[in-house]
Amino acid sequence: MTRNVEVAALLEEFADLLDAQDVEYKPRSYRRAAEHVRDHPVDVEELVRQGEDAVQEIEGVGDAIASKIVEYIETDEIEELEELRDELPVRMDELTAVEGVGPKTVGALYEALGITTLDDLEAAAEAGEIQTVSGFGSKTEQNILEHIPFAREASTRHLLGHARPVADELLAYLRRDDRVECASVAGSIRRWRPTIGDIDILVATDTPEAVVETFTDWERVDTVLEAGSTKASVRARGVRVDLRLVPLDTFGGALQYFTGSRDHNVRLRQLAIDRDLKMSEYGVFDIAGVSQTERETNPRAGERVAGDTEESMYAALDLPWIPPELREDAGEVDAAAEDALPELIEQADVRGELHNHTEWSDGAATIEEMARAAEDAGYTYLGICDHATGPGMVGGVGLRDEELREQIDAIRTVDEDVDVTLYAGVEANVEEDGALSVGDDVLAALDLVVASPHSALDQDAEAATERLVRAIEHPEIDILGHPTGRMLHRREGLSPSIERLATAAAEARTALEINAHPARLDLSGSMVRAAIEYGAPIAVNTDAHSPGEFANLRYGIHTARRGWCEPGDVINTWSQEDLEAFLAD
Ligand code: DGT
Ligand code: CA
Ligand code: CA
Ligand code: ZN
Repeated sequence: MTRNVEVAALLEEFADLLDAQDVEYKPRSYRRAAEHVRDHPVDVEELVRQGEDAVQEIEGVGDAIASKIVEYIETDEIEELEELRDELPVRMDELTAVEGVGPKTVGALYEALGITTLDDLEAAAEAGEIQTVSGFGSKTEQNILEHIPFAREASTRHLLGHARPVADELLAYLRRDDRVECASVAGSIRRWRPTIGDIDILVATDTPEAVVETFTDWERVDTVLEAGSTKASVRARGVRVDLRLVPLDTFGGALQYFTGSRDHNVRLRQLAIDRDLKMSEYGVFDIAGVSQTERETNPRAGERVAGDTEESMYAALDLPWIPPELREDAGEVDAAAEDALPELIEQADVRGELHNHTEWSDGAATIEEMARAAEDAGYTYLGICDHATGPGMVGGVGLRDEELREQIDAIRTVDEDVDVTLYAGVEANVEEDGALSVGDDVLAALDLVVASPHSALDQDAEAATERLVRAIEHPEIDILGHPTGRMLHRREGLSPSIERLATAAAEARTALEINAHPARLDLSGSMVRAAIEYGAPIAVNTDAHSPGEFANLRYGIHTARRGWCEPGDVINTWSQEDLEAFLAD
């Protein structure tokens, strides 16, 4: 694991603090540098060892930023950053988590009202103080008040995309300890919920105390909250991590229990009771003939019939193993009993990505770089869908129709040199009334049309449904991108009738997207499940703005699994021939 992500986060914090002080240009170069550092293939720590010149070889990193990176790696601190933090002692992450509040707003509100926390902000907004600050009106104040609950959730629940890499790194670290016989995530992170309260980890070992020590010694730990003999909790990279330790022969029982969900487990325990069995974190026990008091007081009363493996837990109830993503008490236990569980899609089924950006709009890489990355990923095809200009596109990032025509030629040229098949596409905007922001003649000339809502995301449900159905029915559209426009922890987005969307999509042969970006995961698992029941095709896309973002695919795949998708439901698992027939249709 490289330290690039950590250094990139510091550079971004730098940019935020400079922005808050209204410094010009500099924040932009810090942000750009952060992006390149994050994606850089070599660990910055290694580059620093080689010298400052090596650090400067990272794109966007000049001598000023390079010397700060060196300073940080060598001293664990950047003096200038510490000074900025002292001048502006605000909870930047917490405050900028409020939709519409950026670093500049934070700076201005700190100057005028001394606001440093979310509680301060809420109190000031409720007291009507914000509208008295120059540059702020009552509409802004109202907007802030409306969005504070989302920001508050952000301070207690974490995006899967933030927590999962922390969990993966921790698992790899724990497995390096020989005394760890088995280690797995459990809880909501194993079920791939889009947001998680904490990271649950389960370890099988004979020497729990020693493994607890390994755990609390982990270099990413910020604070040790609890260190017992069978469980421990820490805060690592801002996330609470609960570790439980069990002997190997009850690992399966504990894994099943601590994976949840609570409601799924309640349902299973009911089935167990009907068979005179008792299910607990220690396994499944045959309690026929065990007295009532004994049953209630001794969790291991009776004869143990399962518990080494998770499969054995389900088998004791005559059920096949149920994938964690389905364990939400949404009919999965009945489906398992009827042997009607779906054959869920897997990442290896995916043959290409259809919705990606390049430097032509707001992406960070060239068409060729994206194509090479797709080759490396083993893809057969890749869609290039840069933004079209239109409502919701800030700073002129979107392409006009004539630029889209030029880009088609550019894509065809690269296509001749690479092994993946490139589709010339666009991400058009679905305007407020459902019209697309690109001319029909250009749409017809493209191989692939994604259309997504980017503006007017506070419409009521009926208007949103009509808007999106109209887009779905447009003859040139292939994929409706991030259909609700939700941003986790920031805004709810549209709440259309999924039944009407999916019915229209099935009829018009338009795919509904699962946007795999960790802040979106849009459609959600439950909406996907409804959509495929009405026969809507699904596309899973990372909406990558750089090659590194292809790695987000797994969040989309697990969302598809939460939506009970089989490979055939998802168009980008299809053969090139079938996909092209779909796109042409
Ligand atoms: P989260 O962390 O809020 O995103 O959600 P979970 O599902 O990870 O919940 P968490 O961390 O409180 O507990 C992990 C799993 O352990 C949970 O899904 C079910 C199981 N579990 C934990 N404590 C209890 C309990 O007191 N009763 C029952 N039935 N199950 C529990
Ligand atoms: Ca949890
Ligand atoms: Ca927990
Ligand atoms: Zn996009």
